[in-house]
Amino acid sequence: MNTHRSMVMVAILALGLVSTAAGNAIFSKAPLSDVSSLADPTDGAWAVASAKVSDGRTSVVLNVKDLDRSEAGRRLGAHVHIGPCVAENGAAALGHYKVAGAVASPETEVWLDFTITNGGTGHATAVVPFEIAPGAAQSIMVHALETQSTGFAGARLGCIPLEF
Ligand SMILES: [Cu+2]
Repeated sequence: MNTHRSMVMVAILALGLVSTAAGNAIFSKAPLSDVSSLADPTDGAWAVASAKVSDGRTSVVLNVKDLDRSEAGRRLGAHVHIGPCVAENGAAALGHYKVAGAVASPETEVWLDFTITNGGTGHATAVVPFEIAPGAAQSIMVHALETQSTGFAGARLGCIPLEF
């Protein structure tokens, strides 16, 4: 075994220990990655997101702050996406996490739509009847429109990293 490979393995083992010590907590506190070239209400916003996966369920809590207060009352779509947040590259987040072979719905994907409050905050929770496997999703994407029954929610605006 060469030195590089053994170092990589040590790193993987160390990550495993950290993950176990934290009880596999899934948590993120970060500015939204701006993935839209246009001005939108998520510019300059940041979020705290967390998730718990156990007993056949996944629960996700999303809190967004410093949204544009002049857009209070506007409802934005948000979902757990498979890919990562990459600034100026909304496509990098790939598609919604979805139960394999299922039709898009709030029971087969994780929908976290929220309404911008007068204080510029947004809050959403979702509890879904499936477990998202470790590594199977990496972000929450906020969209320009409320999520429609098909799962469509318009342009991608801002992205919150959340590593399952
Ligand atoms: Cu989405």
